[in-house]
Amino acid sequence: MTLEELRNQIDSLDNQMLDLLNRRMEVVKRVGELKKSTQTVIYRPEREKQIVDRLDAMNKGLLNRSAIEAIYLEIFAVSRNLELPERIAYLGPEGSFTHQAAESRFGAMSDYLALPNIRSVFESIDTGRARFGVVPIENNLEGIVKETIDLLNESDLKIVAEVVISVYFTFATKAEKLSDIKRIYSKDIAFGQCEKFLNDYFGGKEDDFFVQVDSTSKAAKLAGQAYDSAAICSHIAAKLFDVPIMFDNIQDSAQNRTRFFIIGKDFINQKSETDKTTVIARLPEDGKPGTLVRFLQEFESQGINLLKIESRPVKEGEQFNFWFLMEFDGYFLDDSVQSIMAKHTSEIKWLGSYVKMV
Ligand code: PRE
Repeated sequence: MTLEELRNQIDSLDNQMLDLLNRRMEVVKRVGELKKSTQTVIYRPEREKQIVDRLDAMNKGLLNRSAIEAIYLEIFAVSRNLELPERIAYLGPEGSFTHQAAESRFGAMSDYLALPNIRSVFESIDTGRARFGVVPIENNLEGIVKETIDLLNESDLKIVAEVVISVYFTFATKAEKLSDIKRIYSKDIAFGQCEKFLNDYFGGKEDDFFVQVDSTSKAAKLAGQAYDSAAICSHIAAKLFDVPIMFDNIQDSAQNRTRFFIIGKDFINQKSETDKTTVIARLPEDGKPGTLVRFLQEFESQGINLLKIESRPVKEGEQFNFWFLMEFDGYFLDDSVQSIMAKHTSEIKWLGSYVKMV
């Protein structure tokens, strides 16, 4: 078959897909109207997962799960915008890894708001300027993001979903060849995480060859302004500032993963097949030995699998007391979870039950 004939086939399939997508949107619009009249939330991560799971299970074609997911996340984003445009705030700047995490879930079409710090993301949701926020919670090399868990403790916002992305750095430049490059821009952490690459390609360069800036997005922006500069930055930042990627995946460790929370106000997911629950526990400060052990044993005796426990100091008061961020398998209305929560109503603050991604 000739290229033209193959392209004709593609055109005809595209026509059918466009027709089907439009028909899907007609139904989505009706869902939106129904939700508006019943004041129900638009974003339903557990329903989106159910759709992708179902399609993946019945799929017999060339697409793999990631491809189905990528295509459908864009469709969901367009659907949600049709139902009701919802603004998404994230820890900026534009092109940050948090932006990448936000886009991986809300698609390229959503209305985004880049904010300078984690607190302002929380505030934007509290004041209704944004419907959802995306903030980092932990990185497997750097550990927990204390500011995020402290703000979850202080605020009444809930966890809507978790997103995990592999953090990988790209080397982006408008230079034709490596020898044209006179300087590399990046953030201190990124330089640190790409040491092997820098040694292999730029070992022996003077210190001023490596220019530290506040963010990898800024690095991409600067690299986009000159043909003799390069940036170590995220994929999304290189794309945003139109800087061609010369090398991908240049970080020393392939295991650099960051987990993000999508947060929202008054949000309750419906139960899915694989849920995770996050709570904050503040146990009585009576100094009696074994308080924490006894509390943890309650999870064991209810058959609940604990996934994480992080301690944080209580700021007020003179003693060194702690509260804990805890995560476990299960949905908050499961009998096993309820029996513990009912026993500790004043000690446990529920932060959310959501589809488990890790
Ligand atoms: C839909 C869109 C947004 C939700 O996040 C989940 C699914 C979809 O496009 O399938 C429809 C919808 O609003 C719904 O099923 O609740």
